Amino acid sequence: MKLEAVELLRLNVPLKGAFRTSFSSINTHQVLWVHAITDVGEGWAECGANERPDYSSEFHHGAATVLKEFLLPDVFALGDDLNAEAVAPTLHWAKGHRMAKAAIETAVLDAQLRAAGVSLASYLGATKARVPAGVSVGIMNSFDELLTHVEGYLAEGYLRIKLKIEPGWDYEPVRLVRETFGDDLLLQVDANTAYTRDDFDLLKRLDDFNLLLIEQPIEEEDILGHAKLAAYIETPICLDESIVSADIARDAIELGAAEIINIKPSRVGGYIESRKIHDVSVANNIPVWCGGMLETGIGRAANLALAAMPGFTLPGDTSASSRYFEVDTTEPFVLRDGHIDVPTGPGIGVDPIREIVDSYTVSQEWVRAL
Ligand code: OSB
Ligand code: MG
Repeated sequence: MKLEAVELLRLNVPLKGAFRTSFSSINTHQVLWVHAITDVGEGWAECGANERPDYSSEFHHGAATVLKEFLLPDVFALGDDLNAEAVAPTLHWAKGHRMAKAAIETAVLDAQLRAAGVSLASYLGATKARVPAGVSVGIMNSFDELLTHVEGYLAEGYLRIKLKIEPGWDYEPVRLVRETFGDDLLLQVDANTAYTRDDFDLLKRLDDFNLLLIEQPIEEEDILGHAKLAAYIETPICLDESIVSADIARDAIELGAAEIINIKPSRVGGYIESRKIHDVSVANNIPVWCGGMLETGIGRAANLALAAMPGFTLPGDTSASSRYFEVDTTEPFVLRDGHIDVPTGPGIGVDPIREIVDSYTVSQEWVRAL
């Protein structure tokens, strides 16, 4: 196959309510989409980069720029030798920029699979038709507000709750949620690197609550620090930000820093690298689950396909469209019995709804081979 043109779209998608983490509070999700036009058909992908380099070093305009200046020209230059498996090796020379790389690889993969009539789920080796859904709950202004939100999500049927934490919003909110909703609630926390090696005693206090895991308590680069913390506390350490490749996953596991892994395809450079992380984790008896970056339907569909692989034994952040959006960019994903159906159609299995996408689009540009 051959890449003929790429449309880069920027969307501003309003959220139902503010989403606050240890690194930001947002009311609008700014999204970059990659729409690939190939000789065998089109493909779609949502780039995981945030507007600001606050979750990782990547950000919206940076991703668009590196795509236009360096990544897309090399993919165009493959000519008829293009296929999704060739994208990562071709772009390997460019350091980092995994979210940008993931976006072009995924758009090409979507086009390739649509043309072949194969779903992303079957391409990845998925074994489940539906996946259990968890929900990520932001930092709130009050405990009342927190309990109201958690109660609402549980009433909708979500099977596990993840609380965002930061210094000053950790022990008490977790205690309240545990005491209010009982010992059977699947409960975990995510610090997005908000703590340091000086906070180990504070983090150890969270052992009181029988949490499934604590996600990324300290710096992305501090894998050894996570290993030290894992040896010091009972709560399993789950890495998110730190795991940027299958090689890093292997090392973190060997060091004892990753007792569980959150796989986010955007963070690691795409679905093919995600499958490698899945495989290295399964080989080492490390449970994995699928994280998210507030994806709209295009990205959510692809994440559900990944989450349907056999090693994904914990509920992911693959919640329903209605968790974040009044109106999603595709047919909405809905929660039924705490689960979400994995798309079965070719490629990612969903199509953007043009009128809705247009209403969210703030800019659009075409990139072509020189
Ligand atoms: O750390 O998992 C994270 C959202 C944006 C950036 C980072 C994270 C998150 C979430 C929500 O926790 C995931 C989602 O619901 O898509
Ligand atoms: Mg996280």
